[in-house]
Amino acid sequence: MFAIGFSSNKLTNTASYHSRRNNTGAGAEIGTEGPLGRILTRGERGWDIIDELKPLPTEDVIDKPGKGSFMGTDLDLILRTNGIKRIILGGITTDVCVHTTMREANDLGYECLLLEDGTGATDVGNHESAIKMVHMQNGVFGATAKCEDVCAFLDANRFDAPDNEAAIVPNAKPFPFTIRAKKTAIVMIDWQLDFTSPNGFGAALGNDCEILRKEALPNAVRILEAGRKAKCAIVHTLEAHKPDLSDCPPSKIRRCDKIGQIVDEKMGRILVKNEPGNSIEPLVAPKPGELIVHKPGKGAFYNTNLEFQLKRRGVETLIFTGVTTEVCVQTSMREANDRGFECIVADDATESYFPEFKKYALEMISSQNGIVGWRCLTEDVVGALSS
Ligand code: C5J
Repeated sequence: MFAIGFSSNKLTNTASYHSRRNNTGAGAEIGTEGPLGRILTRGERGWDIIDELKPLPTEDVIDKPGKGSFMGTDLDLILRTNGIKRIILGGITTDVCVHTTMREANDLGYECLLLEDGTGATDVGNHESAIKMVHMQNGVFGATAKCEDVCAFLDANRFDAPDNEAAIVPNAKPFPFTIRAKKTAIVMIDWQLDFTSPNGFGAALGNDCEILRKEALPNAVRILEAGRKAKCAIVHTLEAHKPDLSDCPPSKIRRCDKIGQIVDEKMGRILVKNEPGNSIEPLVAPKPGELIVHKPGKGAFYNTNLEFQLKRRGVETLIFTGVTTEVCVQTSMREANDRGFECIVADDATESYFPEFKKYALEMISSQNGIVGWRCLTEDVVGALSS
């Protein structure tokens, strides 16, 4: 629940605003001396939240420089980190800070409910119109309700009700890992022919591709199938550039001039979207409804909408398989970890052309109490998903 803009400044400065309305331009008074210290200035008395709504020590307080509560603040990060998808808005003024916040939240994918009698504006017409605008076009910005109805609903619905059975991966390193299948995605990193085929990119760089297909691919198949059965979200990534390579930084081409070139006619242009080599191994081919992410970088989150797609599905936990361990798998896990996902990789469902790099990449991931995430074996994760 948000309480927006209940600072003492807003409640006490209306009169002074009218007496100074000949000042040049909106906001001309900000920072000047008012009855409660400098107007809209952090640390002044007018900046305090009114006594009736004093925050508890455990509640978040967002100092916001704009009208909206998201621009230039950590609010989105705080909400997403806590898995929050629905927000109830109260505060002042309905038409300015509350509405701007609701519009920002709506664009970010939150479901928003505005409290009709828990908001207010200096102009009744503006307040009423702001409420009406929310309802336009089938709820263009969300919904509205009366405080009494919302309180009755909140009283009847505990927030901490379990929504999903948890399964434990007991042998995970560095310590047991919890999976809730409905909040989990299986992330299949770059199982594309460019890396796995003897005629692909990896092979053109002189690597032995058989090593990727020998054990890791069959184990990835087992995890994928267990994830499908458990109704996890399924994500397939491909390292793939646009045909004009406009999403490929010159630095990447400078260090790998094969990108965009043809080494084997049957495979087409290397690492280019929709070329034959840029298709997924048939054994782990995507099914309808599964997410396919074409990523121009090594990480699955760079320049893609993967974070948005996962968060809108309520995903909190990621199970990784894929190639190569130390490049795209590890980069994606690091990116996911920074975004607040709990990540685990199955050692025997990922592979590298370089056994030593695989070994140390996996050790790096789970070192320091799981600094990037967890590791386990395929059988552990399949067991947890099937329980
Ligand atoms: C590489 C990848 N190794 N998928 N890509 O360039 O790891």
